[in-house]
Amino acid sequence: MSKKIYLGMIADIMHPGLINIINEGAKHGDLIVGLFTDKAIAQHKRLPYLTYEQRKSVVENIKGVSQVVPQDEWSYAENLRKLKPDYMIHGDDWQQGADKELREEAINVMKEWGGEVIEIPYTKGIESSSLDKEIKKIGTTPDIRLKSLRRLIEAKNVVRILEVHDGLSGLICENLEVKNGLNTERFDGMWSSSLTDSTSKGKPDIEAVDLTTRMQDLTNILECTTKPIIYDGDTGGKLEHFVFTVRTLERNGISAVIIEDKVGLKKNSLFGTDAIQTQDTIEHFCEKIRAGKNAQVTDDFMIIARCESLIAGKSVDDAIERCCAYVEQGGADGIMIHSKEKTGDDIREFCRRFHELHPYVPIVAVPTTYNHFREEELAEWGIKVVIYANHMLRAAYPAMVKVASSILENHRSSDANDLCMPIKQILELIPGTK
Ligand code: SPV
Ligand code: MG
Repeated sequence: MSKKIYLGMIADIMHPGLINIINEGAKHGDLIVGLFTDKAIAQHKRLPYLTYEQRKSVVENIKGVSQVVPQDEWSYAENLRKLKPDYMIHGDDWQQGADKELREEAINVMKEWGGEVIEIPYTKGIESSSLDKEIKKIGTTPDIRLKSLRRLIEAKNVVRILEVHDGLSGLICENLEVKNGLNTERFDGMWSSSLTDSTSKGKPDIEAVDLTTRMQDLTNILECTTKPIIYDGDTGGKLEHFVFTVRTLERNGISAVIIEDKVGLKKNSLFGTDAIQTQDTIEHFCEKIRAGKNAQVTDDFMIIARCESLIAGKSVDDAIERCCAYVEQGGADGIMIHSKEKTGDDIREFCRRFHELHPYVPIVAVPTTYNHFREEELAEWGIKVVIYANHMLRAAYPAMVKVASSILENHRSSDANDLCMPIKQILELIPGTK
């Protein structure tokens, strides 16, 4: 019987280094490729550009590959124990860095049945991570970007979204990475907030900034980023207008729009009952969602219904009734539940009850007032998408006021030097400035 050999791969970008390792592996017997799923990859790095199915169709057609199986975890242990291969093959680059522990685990697991790990010298000059950087420079397409939110919701325990209001905040969301033990933390996508879009223009958050103006800002963000965008669509406006909004957003590669079940002059939800918050009828709001769903061209665009019952001082029962209708009769792809309660108790109860009724409908939350809960806890409640809805603008404003005040007080700017980024840094921030 021929020997079995296991090779784990992401295979987003095929290159000679990967062909080399496939050829080396196939020399030893039947080569089984364990293709990392989105779920496995999302535990550690950005989602690949190609979907699992797309990557599978490439890899299974490469000479020397006998079989492709999904690898659903970053760790090899589960698949190795299931398949018990005679050999596992890997590039020798995992002897250093973050993959060291992964290597030790794989070697120990293989020993359980007398299997062996073969390491081959890594192909110099070509490796997936630097190719990935090159691809990132080229950017993305509206289609790939649009689809990526659904893929993230599918792949991740909790999807982390940051408010952005211009190209610069977009770049922070796109590029910022923070090491956290063995993990690297990053944001999954962006929130185009009506509050911060309006505020940054010196306008109130009352739907006074029109779609065309907001799209101009979004275009700047789209030009310098690749991550998915969720658009705050306020009330969605008139049903007859909402269908055009959906088409515009979709054409530009926005992944989702969230519309709230309010009518009349919209006031920001964080006023709670201090402002008049009038909700739409269930029937009419369902009709609006349905009109949007019928207008979209792709299967991937999402219309998420935002329930304002808790903001308007109504009960969790009312929120549940409404949200069930928005999904069952309106066809909403997800629910955003909002509250300004600090305790989070109402949100937690809503999530528990809604999750029981609709376990597969993603729940979106905006923990601005109940922001002492960590994402892990919110995920336990059943929340799938966490939006940090206004923090980039709220951070920028006091910083600017501080510097401006210092100039006024001192009649010069040097006292504010430490409050500003160095000139050298701003010149180097955006590639191509020099
Ligand atoms: C926004 O960011 O504009 C929102 C969320 O709609 S909130 O301000 O909390 O209503
Ligand atoms: Mg808003």
